Amino acid sequence: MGFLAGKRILIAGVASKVSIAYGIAQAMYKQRAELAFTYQNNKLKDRITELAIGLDSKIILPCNVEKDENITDLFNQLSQKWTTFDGLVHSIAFAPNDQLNGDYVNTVSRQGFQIAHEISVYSFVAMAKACRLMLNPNSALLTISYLGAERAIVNYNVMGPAKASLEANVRYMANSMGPESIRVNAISAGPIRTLASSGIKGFRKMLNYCESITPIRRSITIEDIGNSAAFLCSDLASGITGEVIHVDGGFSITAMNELELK
Ligand code: NAD
Ligand code: 0WE
Repeated sequence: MGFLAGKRILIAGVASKVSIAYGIAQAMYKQRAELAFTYQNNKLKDRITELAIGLDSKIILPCNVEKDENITDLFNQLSQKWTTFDGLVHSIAFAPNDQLNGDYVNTVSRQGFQIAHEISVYSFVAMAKACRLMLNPNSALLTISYLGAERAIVNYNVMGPAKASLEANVRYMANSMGPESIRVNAISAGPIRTLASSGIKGFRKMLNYCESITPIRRSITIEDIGNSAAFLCSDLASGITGEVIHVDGGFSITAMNELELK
């Protein structure tokens, strides 16, 4: 245990104790990483502060990724505590709620498309750009994607193109930052009940369906994602960059499992 000992990692995207980012933070803490956190807005400040303190972190900074100044302020403030650090976890996505229900072509709008891409995709490279000079050699950046990047999934709609762009972003960032020994990867996570997913129409039904046909016959947990994330951000993954690792119990490698042909 302790394969992240000596690593300082900034985590963006904790909203609650069921957030994927919180599962990642817990797994990284277990591996002895030193952690810092960002929160989206003041409504979340007290809750995130409490969760951070539970993981021995005293660095809790605001950052709404819609605003360039918020991103530059974040790293200015962080640099007062950490002059350099070793990793960034980006676990942030957003599309206006009306975009995530109904026929894609009828539902998509210019503004919905733009917001989804700005918050869910641009923010990852924007953060990397702003902290590039603070990153030590052998640093790792990580973001969270979903199968909707590769397949058309009912109701996921504009988030599908956004996740496809996020995955391409990972490859371009990996190619750009590789020469300075910075790796960039994504985890494509299976569905998990979080704040971002529990409001989705039919989400329970989707989870039951996945549980019944996924090779490992259960839902993925934030611990599953956390452990894979800790590995990817550690030197154990020193040869992996520009990659999208599926942590989905094997769901995406099957087809026609639901037919149960006997
Ligand atoms: P969550 O609601 O716990 O986390 C989403 C986070 O995005 C929140 O912390 C929220 O504060 C943050 N966020 C949204 N807009 C922001 C902004 N303008 N500025 C700063 N932060 C902002 O939900 P989650 O399921 O843990 O989502 C985390 C990531 O995992 C997302 O990228 C999501 O697409 C991805 N993902 C989720 C699932 C799932 O089923 N839950 C599956 C695959 C991928
Ligand atoms: O990426 C996601 C969800 C991201 C998300 C969630 C919300 C809900 C609240 C982005 N924007 C918003 N906007 C809101 O107003 N997931 C992978 C979880 C998810 O969302 C789905 C899914 C799955 C899985 C939507 C439709 C179908 C499946």
